[in-house]
Amino acid sequence: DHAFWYSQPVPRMTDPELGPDEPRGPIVPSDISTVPKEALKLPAGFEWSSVRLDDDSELSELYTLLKENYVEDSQAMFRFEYSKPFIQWAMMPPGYKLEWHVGVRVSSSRKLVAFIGATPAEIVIHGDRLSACEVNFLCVHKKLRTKRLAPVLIREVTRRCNLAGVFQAAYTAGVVIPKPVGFCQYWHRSLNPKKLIDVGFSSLGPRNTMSRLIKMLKLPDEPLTRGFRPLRPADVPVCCAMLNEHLKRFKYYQVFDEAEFAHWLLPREGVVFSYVVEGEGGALTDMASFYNLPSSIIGNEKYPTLHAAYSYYTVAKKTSLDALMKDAMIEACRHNFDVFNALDLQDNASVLSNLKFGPGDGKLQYYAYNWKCQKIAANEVGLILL
Ligand code: YNC
Ligand code: MG
Repeated sequence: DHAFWYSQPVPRMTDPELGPDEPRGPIVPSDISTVPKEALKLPAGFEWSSVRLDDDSELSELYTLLKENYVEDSQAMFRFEYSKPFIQWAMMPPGYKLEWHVGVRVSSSRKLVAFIGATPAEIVIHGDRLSACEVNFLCVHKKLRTKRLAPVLIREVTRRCNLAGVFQAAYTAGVVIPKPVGFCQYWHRSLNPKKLIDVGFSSLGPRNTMSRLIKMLKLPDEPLTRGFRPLRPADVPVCCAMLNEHLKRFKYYQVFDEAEFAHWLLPREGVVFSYVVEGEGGALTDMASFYNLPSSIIGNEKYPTLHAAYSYYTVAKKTSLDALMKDAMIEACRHNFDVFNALDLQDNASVLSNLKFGPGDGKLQYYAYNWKCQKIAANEVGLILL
């Protein structure tokens, strides 16, 4: 019945799709003067506490909350284990606001038991440019589930965004809630098939053997594209323009200024890996990137962690997308990742099968808060959230 979501400025599940010529726009108007100045009331015994992610002990608290309580697969075999530097990367881009790192603590013990985070972003949806936010890391401790705490967190982060003049948000989730603008599917490419089979991530087909599978999935030791090398600070102006130009082809994407591009794309050890292709005379012709998001393998003594690389922004201009994605996978393999994951967004669907990816189960739903618009197909999605 969606008692919470149907109180929010989002379309109803049963609303007809917007026709191609129907106008897009906000569902409720933006009016800062009517935004409450006081925080929402929490249940007795809990209090709001913005989480200072530049403080290692507070960062550790959020890391632990997420490590123990964040997203699991449908069979509860794996749970995301975002690293501390990853959480800082994801939540502290240029212009981030401490108040948008919304924590809930138990008053008596000070224990952090819930979180939701928002970061500012310029979002383009069907050609409309919005000063919006991206929302991530919504998490309620397992012992406090189904008590309607999530709606309080969502309303509070919304209030804080509204106070700063932000009335639209982009977010993704594995679950279907009112109402997706579209969805993408994850595909997986084994880099370490033996381990993936051992831990139950994948299985050996009936007519296959481990040695044949390993041979089939073997990648070259080094990238094949001449001039493929890590992205450097001096590349930022050219590559930022290259990425923004590329993203204009899609219907849902983020615009990066150079400071944001440097934050999101410059290599960070153990967090984000980015590469360019440098041609003769130093021209930068293409880029590729992925991020490091391990999962805990629940209850596995031998293998506590699944090391997963996730495809991030890749721009194919001179080099083929196929070759860039393959070089990214080779780099991921060199850095000992077990699996390379990619969504079927942008142009990815055209290369995944050839590169020996297989489709995963479960979809990633894309949402836009307080914005009415037409549906967006996977290959029209440009936005990559973490
Ligand atoms: C979810 N993932 O439908 P209704 S993704 C949004 N996103 O409301 P309760 C969700 N809403 O249907 P629990 C949601 N999951 O009755 C559930 N809901 O209207 C809705 N899991 O609340 C649900 N993290 O507190 C229902 O449920 C209501 O105790 C029920 O808490 C939910 O980060 C949750 O998957 C997800 O930690 C916190 O299960 C908990 O179960 C949990 O009784 C594991 O809640 C971790 C997990 C979600 C990852 C993500 C994106 C979040 C987007 C939130 C929406 C942002 C809107 C824009 C705000 C800014 C606007 C501006 C400007
Ligand atoms: Mg709850």
